[in-house]
Amino acid sequence: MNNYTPRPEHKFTFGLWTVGNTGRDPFGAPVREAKTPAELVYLLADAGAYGVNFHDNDLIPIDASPSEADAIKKSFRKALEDTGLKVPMATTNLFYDPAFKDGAFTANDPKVRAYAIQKTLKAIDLGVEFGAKVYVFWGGREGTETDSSKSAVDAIKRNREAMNFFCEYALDQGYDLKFALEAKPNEPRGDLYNPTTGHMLAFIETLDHPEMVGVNPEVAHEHMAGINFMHGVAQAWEAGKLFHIDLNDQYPGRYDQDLRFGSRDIKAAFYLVKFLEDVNYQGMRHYDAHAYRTEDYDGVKDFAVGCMRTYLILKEKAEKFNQDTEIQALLKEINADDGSMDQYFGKYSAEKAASLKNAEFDRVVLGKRRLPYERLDQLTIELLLGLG
Ligand code: GLT
Ligand code: MN
Ligand code: MN
Repeated sequence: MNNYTPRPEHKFTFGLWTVGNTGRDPFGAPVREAKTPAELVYLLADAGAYGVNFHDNDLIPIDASPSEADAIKKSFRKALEDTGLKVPMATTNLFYDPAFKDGAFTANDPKVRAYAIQKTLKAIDLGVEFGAKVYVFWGGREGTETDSSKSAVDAIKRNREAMNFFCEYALDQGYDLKFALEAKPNEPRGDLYNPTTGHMLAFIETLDHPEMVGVNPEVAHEHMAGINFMHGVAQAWEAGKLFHIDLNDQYPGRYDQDLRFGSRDIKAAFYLVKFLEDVNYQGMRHYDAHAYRTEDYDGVKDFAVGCMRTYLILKEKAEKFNQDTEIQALLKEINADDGSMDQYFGKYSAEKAASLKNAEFDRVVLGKRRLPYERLDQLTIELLLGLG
């Protein structure tokens, strides 16, 4: 065991759909045989994960009979007991079946909307049955190809009504459950509603029970939108809304790649890990990624182990950053504050505004202030490259 060996307290989890991904893509057939949920639990335990998450239909196929469902649940439960793996999160598949081709909660057909709500109620029960405390909503089909087809305002309203319904249902059932909304800008629809974590945060405040609902930001999704992932995570954290996180990697401007965590943008991954560790994030570190299509199941395990190792290596780098004397001296210089401006900050008062308007500032001096960010960034890079 070394520093990079995953341990239960690291709270590393994977979806059944991640290590169970068979490599099918829009251009090609599966390259790996499908494994049962129970087999995937043993694989994850072997890799060192803490938990496993699922969509309703990752566990129980949409067309399974009640007796088939029981048999699957039984073997899955046995695998969980044998390995000690937990199920911290569950979610609903509202994107695969053709019934959802025009969306689920936002579909134009009221029967589809009602069916989507019914499917989610049952999937919530299933998740809770296995101990899930967080329930994710990723609206993969909640969007459009043509905006001639539906009102964007109606879509928001339908989404809101559905979320309000689920909050009341969870309260009614006495479930110890929180909801986490996951944004994505596009794919599989041309455009998705609430495309970024920021949109989700604003939407949550319009719900009847905003306290029950947070976000599940995903690295790849925000990178697809070309925005700084850590900034969005920080905003969610500061708002008390970081209920879950989907870790993976992604080149901007491309299809949804779901790459192994930290395999593309090490610097962004570093700032993210540093943020989560610095604020002592207590939630799950969930990997929503999958192995390259070239891999067999040994490769899938290499992928899972790699996700966790990279996180732990970056965690160690973050500790080094926090202890590095030159970095810390630069941060001290950059953040120097003699307290003389305190009188102007904080809560507004008419006196404060008046005195601030009379204060004198030397703009030229302010503009000449040394900000050694180049050196700071180079030291960060050297640390990531193994020096320091
Ligand atoms: C799907 C999607 C993910 C979501 C999953 C949860 S399913 O793989 O690409 O980002 O988190 O529905
Ligand atoms: Mn994704
Ligand atoms: Mn995701």
